[in-house]
Amino acid sequence: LELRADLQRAIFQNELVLHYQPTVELETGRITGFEALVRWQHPVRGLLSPASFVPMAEETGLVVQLNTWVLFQACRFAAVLQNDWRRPTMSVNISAQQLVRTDFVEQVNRALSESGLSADRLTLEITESVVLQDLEDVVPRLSQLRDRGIRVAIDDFGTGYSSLAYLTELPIDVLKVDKSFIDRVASDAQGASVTEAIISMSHTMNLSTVAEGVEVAEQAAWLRQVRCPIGQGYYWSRPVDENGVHDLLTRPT
Ligand code: G
Ligand code: G
Ligand code: MN
Ligand code: NA
Repeated sequence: LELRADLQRAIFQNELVLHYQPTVELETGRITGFEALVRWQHPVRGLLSPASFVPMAEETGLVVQLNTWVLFQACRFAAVLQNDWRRPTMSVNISAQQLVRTDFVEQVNRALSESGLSADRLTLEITESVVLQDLEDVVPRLSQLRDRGIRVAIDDFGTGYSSLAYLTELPIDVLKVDKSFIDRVASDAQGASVTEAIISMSHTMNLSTVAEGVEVAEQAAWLRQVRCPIGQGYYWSRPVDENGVHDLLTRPT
């Protein structure tokens, strides 16, 4: 309860900070983009992870304000990075409560115009369950954004209960395969074959595939072998602050 009033204040008093985790092309090690991940620099409790306040923000509806702040902030930072010759993309997590609002498309358009970020540098990450909950409203909204060049990713793919048949109907560009599948590829033959089937299906549907939570070289090697194009995880980098992003982009690969 105390944290709730606190969070409202934090959003207005600049106590929230973004960290950014790179996505990496598996063949070359080249950075393709970053995912924005929010943290709360609490004056008393120190740096709080989203696990300790995002669920509360979801329950109270504060997540709309929180994620709107994240969207604008991430676009502003990405606009600076787009002048880099690598032009990395920025991925932002979007919650159900944002997507169902009638002004969602307008908010995204404003974040782009105010920051100067080109639409093709922005990816919106949405979980399967969120899209499937409200297909009628969400699909046309996502289509509108994609028409502008924004990319849509399904986050934590494989953890929902959706039928695969639905996937072909969705206006999406990227599948982010959940860490729980990547955890199994090096040690468990059955787990590996399921993960390989997901990656192959993603290819067939002309989607880009991101393997999440890659922690060790064996997993990266296995993913290269099954032609997964992109990885994300501690193996390459933890989420880092803005200075860390500049360091990663100027480091020789
Ligand atoms: O950043 P990890 O480093 O600890 O994030 C933990 C969880 O919090 C993840 O499931 C992630 O999707 C979620 N999360 C991180 N940043 C945001 C955000 O800006 N908005 C929302 N809604 N969730 C976020
Ligand atoms: O739910 P979502 O995929 O948006 O959140 C990504 C979460 O996964 C963040 O909490 C991020 O810090 C975490 N993460 C990213 N890479 C790794 C990894 O290699 N290992 C573990 N354990 N967590 C990771
Ligand atoms: Mn995500
Ligand atoms: Na994920």
